[in-house]
Amino acid sequence: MNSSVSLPGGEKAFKEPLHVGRPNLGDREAMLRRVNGIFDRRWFTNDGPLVQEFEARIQELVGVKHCVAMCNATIALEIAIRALDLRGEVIVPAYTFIATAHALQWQEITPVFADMDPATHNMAPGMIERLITPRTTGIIGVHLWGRPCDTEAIESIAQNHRLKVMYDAAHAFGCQHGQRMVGNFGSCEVFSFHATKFINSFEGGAAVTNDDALAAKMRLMRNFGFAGYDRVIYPGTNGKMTEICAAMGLTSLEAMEEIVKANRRNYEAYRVGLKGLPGVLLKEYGSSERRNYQYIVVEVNETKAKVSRDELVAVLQAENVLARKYFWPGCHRMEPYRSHYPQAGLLLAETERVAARVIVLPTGTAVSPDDIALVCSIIRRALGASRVKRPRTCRGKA
Ligand code: T4K
Repeated sequence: MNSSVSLPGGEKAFKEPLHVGRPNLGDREAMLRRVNGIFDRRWFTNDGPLVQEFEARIQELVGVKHCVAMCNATIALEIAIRALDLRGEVIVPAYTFIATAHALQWQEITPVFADMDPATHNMAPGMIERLITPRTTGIIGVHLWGRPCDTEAIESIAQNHRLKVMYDAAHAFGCQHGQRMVGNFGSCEVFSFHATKFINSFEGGAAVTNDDALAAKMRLMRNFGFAGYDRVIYPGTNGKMTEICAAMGLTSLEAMEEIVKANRRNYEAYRVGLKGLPGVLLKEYGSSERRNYQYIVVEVNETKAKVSRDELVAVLQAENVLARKYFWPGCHRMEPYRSHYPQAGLLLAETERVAARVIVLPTGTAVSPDDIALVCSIIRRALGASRVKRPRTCRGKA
C-alpha cells in the first residue's frame, strides 16, 4: 500500500471493529418472551405458529397475497427458480452477490451475465435483448442496495420474448417502486432476512407472490414435496424456517421504523461528512419512494481522489473500520463462471469499472453519527483533504 495514505499513530481510531452488516437487534425482552413461548409449546419448526405469524405480517406489509418463509434467501431463490420451471439459460446481472448466480448454477441452469447501469448499479435493460438465445427461459432482476431495478423495461422485454421474470429482492424489503411495494413484481420476488439485512431473522428468507398456484408449489417444495402425511408430489428440499428464526423476524419487524430512522440518520451523516471530497461519490438514495437505507455505497474515482479504492479500504480497515468491497470482482470473475467465460469481462465494461470503485461503509443501529464523523475524517485524511480528528481516547464499542 502507498505509505502516503497510511495514518500516523499506533492506536486504531476504533477500539472495536466497526462492521458493515452488524445486526439490528430489536426489543430483546419481546424476543425472549417469544423464545419462552417456543419452549412452552415445544414446537420448534415445520410451519409453526410464529412462522405463520411472520408470513402474515409480511403479506400485510408488502401487500402481497402469499409469503412463503424459508431458511434463507439462497434456498428461496432455488425453490422459486425450480417452481417457475426455469431451465437452460437465465439472464442475471453480473454485479450482485454470488448467491443470485449460484442459485441457478446449483440446478444446472446457466446464468448469463448482463452489464449494469452505472447510475443505479442495477442491470442495464438495454443489454438484455442481445443475451437472449433459444435456450433462454427467464430473467432474474436484482434490486441492488434496495433500489428497485427497471421492472418496466425488464418485463416488457420478457413479454416480447415469452420469458419468465422473477426478482432477487434480498436488499429491498420495505422498499417501494412506483405505487407498489417491492414484492409485487414479476412472478415472484425473494427477500433475505439474513443477520446482516435490514430486517433479520438470524438466517432466513421468503418468496412472495400473488400467484396462488406458484405459492402452493413453493410451499410443497420447501417441505420435501409432502402434500400430506405419506404423500410426496414434487421433488422438494428442506427450505423451512424455524420458530426461533421467525421469533427474531417478528421482533425485527416490530423495530422496522426505528431501523429505517437510524439508517436514514446515518446516511445523512455520511452525506455531510463526505461532502465536497474529490473523487468520493456517495450513491444517493434521492427518491420520494420508500427505501430502507440499509447500504452506504461509495464510489472512489482514483484519478480525482488520488487514492485507489483498495488503498482507502486498507486505511479504513487499519483503523478498525471493516469497510467491504461488495460485490467485487463481479460474479463473472468468480468460479465456476470465471472458467466458463474467461472473456466475460469484455461484455461487462461498466460492471468491471464500477466494481473496482465501490466501498460499502458501516451503518445500522449499531453505528452512531459520531462514529460516522470519525469514519469520514479518516477518509478525508486519507485523501489528504484535511487533518483527521483523532479522538483523545479511542472510541470503543465495549
Ligand atoms: N441475493 C443478494 C443480492 C444478497 O446480497 C444475498 C445475501 C443473497 C441473495 C442471499 O441471501 P441469504 O441466503 O444470505 O439469505 C453477507 C451475508 O452473509 C449475505 O446474506 C449477504 N447477501 C451479503 C451481502 O453479505 P458476507 O460473506 O459478506 O458475510 P460476512 O460473514 O463477511 O459478514 C458481513 C459483515 O457482517 C461482517 O463485517 C461481519 C458482520 N456480521 C455478520 C454476521 C453474520 C456481524 O456483525 N454479525 C453477524 O451475525 O455475506
